[in-house]
Amino acid sequence: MRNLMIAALALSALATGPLALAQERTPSPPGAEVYIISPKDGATVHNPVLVQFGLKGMGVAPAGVKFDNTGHHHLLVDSEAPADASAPLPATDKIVHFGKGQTETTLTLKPGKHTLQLLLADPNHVPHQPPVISKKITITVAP
Ligand SMILES: [Cu+2]
Repeated sequence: MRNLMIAALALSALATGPLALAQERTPSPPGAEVYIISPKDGATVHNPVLVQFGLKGMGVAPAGVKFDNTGHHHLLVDSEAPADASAPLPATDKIVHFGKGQTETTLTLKPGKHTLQLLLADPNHVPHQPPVISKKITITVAP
């Protein structure tokens, strides 16, 4: 009986240890908000498309720089936010990192409909807790 209890305690320590670490996310302050200033949702635009990033209640810091209530922008192009918000965001052509602290970019997109969404992340490219993510907008790029 005693051995069983020790085994159970050891198992629960193993189970909570790594999980507790994975949940150590950078907190975002209440009311923090990221949004796309331009283009407007539903707009028809021409290439190159200037995308301007807005942020309320937090500041922008380059990747790797740890400072409370800051982060850097990531632009999701025709993409969903990754389901696992505790992992660093990958860098792909659909998840663009702005690790120098940029607050705008220009894109060249194929004619047609596209979605854009901003997601802020901490110095290690991990979304904050709770995540600071914009509304997803849809634009049409004219031929
Ligand atoms: Cu990043």
